Amino acid sequence: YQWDFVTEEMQGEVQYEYAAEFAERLQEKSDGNIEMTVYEYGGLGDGVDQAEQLMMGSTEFGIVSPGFTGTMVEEAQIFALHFLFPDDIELTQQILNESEALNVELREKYEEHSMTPLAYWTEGAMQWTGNQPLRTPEDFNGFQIRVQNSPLINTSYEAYDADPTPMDWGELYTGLDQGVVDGQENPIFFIENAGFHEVQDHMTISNHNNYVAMTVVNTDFYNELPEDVQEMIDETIEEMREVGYDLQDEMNEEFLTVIEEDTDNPTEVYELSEDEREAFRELALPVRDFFRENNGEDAGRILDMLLDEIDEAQGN
Ligand code: 6CS
Repeated sequence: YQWDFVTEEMQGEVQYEYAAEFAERLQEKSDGNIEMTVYEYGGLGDGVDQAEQLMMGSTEFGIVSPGFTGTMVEEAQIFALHFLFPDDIELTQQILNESEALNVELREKYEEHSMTPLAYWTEGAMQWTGNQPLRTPEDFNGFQIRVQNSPLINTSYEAYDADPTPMDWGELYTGLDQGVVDGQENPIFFIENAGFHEVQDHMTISNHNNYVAMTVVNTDFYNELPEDVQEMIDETIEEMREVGYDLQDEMNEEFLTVIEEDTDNPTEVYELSEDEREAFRELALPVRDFFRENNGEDAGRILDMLLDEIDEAQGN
């Protein structure tokens, strides 16, 4: 077999390193019968193009951020809800691994579009950057924040009276530099790797959302594979859960220090207090109702299932 695996990031970053390791393990397990070409971001187009190619089957495997399928799979916009997952990233990963709402129900929604999410995994908590301090919802009034192309991400920022602007990340460095947008959200490792901190003066540790990525396979391609090959893939997916977790954990920690110590590009790092976060949470909660009403017939059911699972994981 000769398959393609597309990622949304560059060599050295979490998604690419995950994909390279995944490919290596499959090659070994199959005694060289499975070979994969791993693509960096841009190799096959932008984030939305990549998702479309996976749906069409011209690419077999990929890592996809649900934000780039926001206009295709309505219920998948659930990941755009702020303050949904626990602050504890390890617990969040456990929920992503075990959730029936995601691994059964949402998977079916994706499969209607010929994409099978084999795993959901965290790339870390998201933080804000801007050229001004971002500490209160008022700071977001009229603030042009770059977002991925998902309507519910827009709604989440409109709840703070911000002005969300969908853009692919390939244009974001220049966009921030030239003031086309005022700020953005991402996990710390990515902010540093993409150099956003070079063109932003402030970073707020807000932990307002969790960055979820999905390991995805084209549904028809996967279903037509011999059972033993499917099993090999599934087994590798299981092994990769810990690898992916550790990759983001190490990189998010390492690059926080790099940002803090980069004297050539000083960035003021500010961590929101729990009270400050509460002000955002209050405004974010009603977006859940918007999701229930506007994101497909099963949005409410999937959200309720996930909320129950989150409660249970937190021991409530
Ligand atoms: O902000 C983005 O669009 C990019 N962020 C991450 C963490 N990975 C790839 C994605 O496209």
